[in-house]
Amino acid sequence: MNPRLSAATAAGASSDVAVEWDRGNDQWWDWYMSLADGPAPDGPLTDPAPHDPGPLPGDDALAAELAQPYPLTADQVAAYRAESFVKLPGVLSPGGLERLRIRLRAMLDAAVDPSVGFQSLEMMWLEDPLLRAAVLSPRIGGIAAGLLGVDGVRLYHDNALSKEPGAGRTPWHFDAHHFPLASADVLTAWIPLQPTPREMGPLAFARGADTWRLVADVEFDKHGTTYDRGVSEVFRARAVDVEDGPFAAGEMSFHSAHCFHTAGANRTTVPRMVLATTYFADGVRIVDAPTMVSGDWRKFVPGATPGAVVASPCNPLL
Ligand SMILES: O=C(O)CCC(=O)C(=O)O
Repeated sequence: MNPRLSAATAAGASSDVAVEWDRGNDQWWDWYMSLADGPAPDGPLTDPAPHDPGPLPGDDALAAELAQPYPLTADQVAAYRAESFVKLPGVLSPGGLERLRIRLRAMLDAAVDPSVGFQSLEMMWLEDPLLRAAVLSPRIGGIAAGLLGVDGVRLYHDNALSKEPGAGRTPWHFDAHHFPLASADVLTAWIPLQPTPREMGPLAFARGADTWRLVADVEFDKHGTTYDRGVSEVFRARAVDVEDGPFAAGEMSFHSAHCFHTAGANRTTVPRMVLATTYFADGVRIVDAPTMVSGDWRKFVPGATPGAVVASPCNPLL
């Protein structure tokens, strides 16, 4: 029995997720991270290489940077389609990312219990102009639309994800299991706010648009770590290629909702801070029966009901 679940969500078989989540999204992350397999790593934390982001842009300069289209190449689009993710260099300047990092840190520190190892906050764009400029930016939204091959995308949600020094692995999962969106045209931009070496826990991706099918029969386990372990075992047995390299300053990834991904522990002395933003093609509907794995999804699509097209004021069209 997982102590992070309520009586209602803990009930039934370990694979039974039919009931909706009844706590906050921060508590959802705390539960989800507890499903990661493997011993808690120990040993000393290391200092990452020093990083100088250079001069920080003012609001106008950052807005101008975020308004510039990114020159996505045909090869990058093809790689996204074939592999289910793509890592793109130089999307934002190190100084722009540092400004976002400082703002997210302040917002997390004001809202989150500092003892939590995986700190999260969402829907920041509703409150903060700098976050709004980034989350709704033509640059990032344009990449999302280009990769999905659509004219416009809508926002599902933004997320601040800070994996604190010493916090453990993120379990293997794919987001189509999480998002209550009835479409494959959904992707997430994972935007590291500092250079992210392997020992800080960068997002890692199982290559292949159809790789998720290899683990479709692994039974989910809401109480423990058998799902994460089962997925790892299948990927190892099937020699699935995993991209788990570092992210340079300014590099970010876009992964489809069918891309299996994980992340290592943060074994450095610096929080691994990320802005993650999820977009979907216009016209997508809510699934008929969202589950507890969707967390408090109603916060992201206020007023939407199962089966309805998602177009609330919280899901602007970019
Ligand atoms: O940042 C992490 O460790 C996990 C993030 C993730 O799974 C996602 O953004 O889809």
